[in-house]
Amino acid sequence: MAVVTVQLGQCGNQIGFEVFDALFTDSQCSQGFCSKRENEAYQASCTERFFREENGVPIARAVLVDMEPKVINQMLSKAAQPGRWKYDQHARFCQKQGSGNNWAYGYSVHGPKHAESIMNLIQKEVEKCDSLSGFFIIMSIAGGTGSGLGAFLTQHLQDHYSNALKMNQIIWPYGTGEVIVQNYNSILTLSHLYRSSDALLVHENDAVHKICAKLMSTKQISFRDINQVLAHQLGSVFQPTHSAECSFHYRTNPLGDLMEHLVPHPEFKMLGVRTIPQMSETSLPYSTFTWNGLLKRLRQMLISNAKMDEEGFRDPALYTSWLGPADAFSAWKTPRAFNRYERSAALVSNGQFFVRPLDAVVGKAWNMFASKAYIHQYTKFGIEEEDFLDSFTLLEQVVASYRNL
Ligand SMILES: Nc1nc2c(ncn2[C@@H]2O[C@H](COP(=O)(O)OP(=O)(O)OP(=O)(O)O)[C@@H](O)[C@H]2O)c(=O)[nH]1
Ligand SMILES: [Mg+2]
Repeated sequence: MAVVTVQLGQCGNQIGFEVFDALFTDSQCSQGFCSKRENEAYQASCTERFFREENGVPIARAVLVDMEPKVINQMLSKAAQPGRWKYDQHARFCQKQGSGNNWAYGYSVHGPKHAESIMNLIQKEVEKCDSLSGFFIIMSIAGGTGSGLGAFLTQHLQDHYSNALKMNQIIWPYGTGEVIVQNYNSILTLSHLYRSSDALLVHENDAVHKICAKLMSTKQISFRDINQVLAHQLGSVFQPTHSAECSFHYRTNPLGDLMEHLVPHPEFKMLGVRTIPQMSETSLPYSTFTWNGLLKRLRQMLISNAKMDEEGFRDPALYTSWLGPADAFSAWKTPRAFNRYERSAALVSNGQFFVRPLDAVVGKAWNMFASKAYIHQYTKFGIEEEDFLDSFTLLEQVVASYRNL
């Protein structure tokens, strides 16, 4: 089954490009440490999920949306290298001017004005899938277009494709903040997505930045470095795997398989990803990994909030009491190496890790709201104080629910 990716705003488009590039590079890698047959099955499964073919060229199953043309044009030309993959030139929507970090502008002005055209592009992409697993929507939560228009579009997708799954990849802003109203934008995005999306896969810029600095030893970290780490993580989650019971066929429904166990209750939708190992490409050839060592580290990461043998993950103490052990944890595998790592492991989990950052964002937004700072920039475009209050209420409830687990 296929996944249609919707890339929104600067952040969504820059990350989307790196994700497709990582998926493509990995699938083309001949050094898969497995049989030729396994490798071919893996490549075919990856292609079905994320690419379609036109005249022998893999075309990303993606729709690119931004309100200013610059980033989209850059990504289209970066993707058009000979012998690699491409975006569909027609699967893009842009205008002349962005939302200037104003969520209300993205949501209330660009949203209603352009939703129909964008939905048409999405529909064309959906029609090119034999069967649809769902939508993967990439956006920042703190900007104007990706977050405001992104929230609006996710709602539309929910209305028009209520049976298809929607997973939003959301980028949490740096805590120190580049934009004064980022906490307003974030609470508005999160509260709206909580109503219309099935799962929110969260990446914090601060956390990924740290991975670049400490594990990858990157100097002068750019968004590109951050996005490549992110793309590696997403690739390791979305590339094909076998379930434990069946080692002949790759799992077919990338979003459904993932969400079936991870989002069993609508109050708990925030997912985090951890992958190991993660290191610079130059040190890769000199490193050896054992499964025991990798899984032990992953488990420690889960416990210390920063997985010994797989049995370690079956420990009921790790999970909430209302989930049976069989539902709480599932393991998928493949003998095919991912992205030249002979052995690697990724963990997607739904837990309390985001309580603190969420509580912090809600608190900062509330402090600004209490003095009515910048509110007129939102009411000017139809986002009223009531809407803010609704967002606060919803998110405080989410924080309380996670705390009570
Ligand atoms: N990880 C990552 N974060 C990004 C990137 N670009 C922007 N951001 C983050 O996204 C937020 C700003 O959102 P943008 O995506 O730039 O905004 P936009 O959707 O283009 O909206 P407007 O420009 O306001 O129309 C900030 O929190 C940035 O830290 C990127 O390439 N990678
Ligand atoms: Mg922009």
